[in-house]
Amino acid sequence: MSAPAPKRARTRPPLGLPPEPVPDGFPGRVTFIKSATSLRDTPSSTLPEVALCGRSNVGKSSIINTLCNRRQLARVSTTPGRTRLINFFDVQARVMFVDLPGFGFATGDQREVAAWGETIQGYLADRPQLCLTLLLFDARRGPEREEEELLLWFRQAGRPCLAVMTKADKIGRSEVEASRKKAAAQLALPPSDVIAFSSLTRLGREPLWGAILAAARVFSEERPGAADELPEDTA
Ligand SMILES: Nc1nc2c(ncn2[C@@H]2O[C@H](COP(=O)(O)OP(=O)(O)OP(=O)(O)O)[C@@H](O)[C@H]2O)c(=O)[nH]1
Ligand SMILES: [Mg+2]
Repeated sequence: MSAPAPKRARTRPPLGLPPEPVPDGFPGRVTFIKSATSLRDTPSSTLPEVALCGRSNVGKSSIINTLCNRRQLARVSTTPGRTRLINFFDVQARVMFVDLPGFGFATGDQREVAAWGETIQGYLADRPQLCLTLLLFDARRGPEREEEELLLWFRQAGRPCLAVMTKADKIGRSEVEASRKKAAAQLALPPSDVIAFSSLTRLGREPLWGAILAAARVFSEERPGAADELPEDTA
């Protein structure tokens, strides 16, 4: 997973925000905006963006569907590594979910790995409206070297990050808390910045929404002029 160093660093806004209350029935309207094939192709929007990133098959699309109460909003894979595009979803005009291509699909092909790294790092460096990154890892394997490296990219780009332990239903109930805390220690994150999640049981849906909405609110309050920073071709 080697790729060029991030282009520029930003100050990392603190997480640890109190969770935002999640309105009943939220979200109502959710719209698939587009699949971008490259960074040049990303949609013009000033909504705060929440990017999901992680290994192929870790459950990125399933989380979007679960958070949005939809079955097939984001396509769930039967073959790992199918999402190679950057998919954008407008969630009730409050946040934009950005489903980034998973890593791992291109193992063995160094050019593909490098292209993937450039896409992710370019997005992290140049997206003014990116307010939160979600680093997903599978509860059964815990974070590994690739997740640690990805988190380093987020940190170097000054992007706040929450880690999400997916498929928590696949480990024993009594193991969930211990695994979450162990992962937090490994990633050097406060335990509250690691959320256990299951798309099957919907465990973690409420706290994850609370954290996402808090990050989006703070971003909108602190950076009302974020839209002005958009490059001309995407504004
Ligand atoms: N048991 C269980 N299975 C899950 C969960 N989340 C996802 N899956 C399954 O894991 C597989 C991959 O899920 P996706 O949501 O497509 O994963 P992805 O990260 O979007 O995959 P790519 O787009 O291919 O990188 C599917 O078979 C899902 O049904 C979960 O919380 N629990
Ligand atoms: Mg997917």
